[in-house]
Amino acid sequence: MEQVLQNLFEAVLEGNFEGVKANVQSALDAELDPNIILNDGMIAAMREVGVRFEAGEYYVPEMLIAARAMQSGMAILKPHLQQAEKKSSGRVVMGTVKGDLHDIGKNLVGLMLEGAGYEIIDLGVDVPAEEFVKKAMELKPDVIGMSALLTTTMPSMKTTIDALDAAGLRRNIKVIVGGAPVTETYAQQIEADGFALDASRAVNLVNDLLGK
Ligand code: B1M
Repeated sequence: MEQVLQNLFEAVLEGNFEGVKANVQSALDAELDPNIILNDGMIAAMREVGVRFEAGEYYVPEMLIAARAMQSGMAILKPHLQQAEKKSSGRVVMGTVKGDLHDIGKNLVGLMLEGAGYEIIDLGVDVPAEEFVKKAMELKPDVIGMSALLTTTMPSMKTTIDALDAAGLRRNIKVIVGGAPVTETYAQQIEADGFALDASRAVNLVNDLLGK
């Protein structure tokens, strides 16, 4: 791995804000692909944070600091990720489901979709089914995107889909789901319209669902 990516990986892992910012900038100056900077430098580090948390080497504060450090780097990387080749249109309402506070993945998906020309309405984290329904009625989006990072909050996706169904909103709105524990099989089980493994696949998925 390029030394600068290794340094970035370490800086995210250590929650070193200044190190993250400096290494993202150095990687950009070295003309590394922004997607590689994101995936190999930062997302890989967050994966390692999870591994250390499971091993009892990291606790919640370390996870939080690493997440914040990653976000400080994202602020620098964002404009470079958003150089989209093709403009499409459509409105996407996004949120992390009820009980779940993880937002880095959701934000990335929103960022990439925005870069692809979609209007994003981000409902934030810990979003109950009723709020998704309310916003769907109010804003008439083309797509609703739900993110969940905890196995315990995945069922909130099903609750939300059921609530959208009950409100008669499924005919005109596509529902997509994602997040580390979510799988294609789970998405099918809960009758979502689509699942994406990562942010760039989420863009392809939305384009496909909307026929763009
Ligand atoms: Co949490 N946490 N966490 N955490 N955390 C995980 C998820 C965990 C896997 C760590 C571990 O044990 N290995 C574990 C879940 C275990 C499980 O459910 N099986 C866990 C736990 C247990 C917890 C707490 C319960 C810990 C505690 O309090 N004891 C607690 C729960 C709080 C809550 O939500 N109610 C908690 C808290 C936190 C922090 C707040 C400290 C922090 C989040 C900060 C924040 O988000 N602002 C945090 C973090 C940082 C993590 C890890 C380390 C990293 C998550 C992350 O940001 N990854 C995580 C470990 C891991 O995931 N391996 C972990 C980077 C991000 C880019 O990836 O979000 O997967 P991800 O998004 C990807 C794809 O999944 C996909 O695209 C994204 C980009 O490629 N995607 C979508 C995501 N959403 C999508 C939506 C789509 C499509 C694709 O369509 C709509």
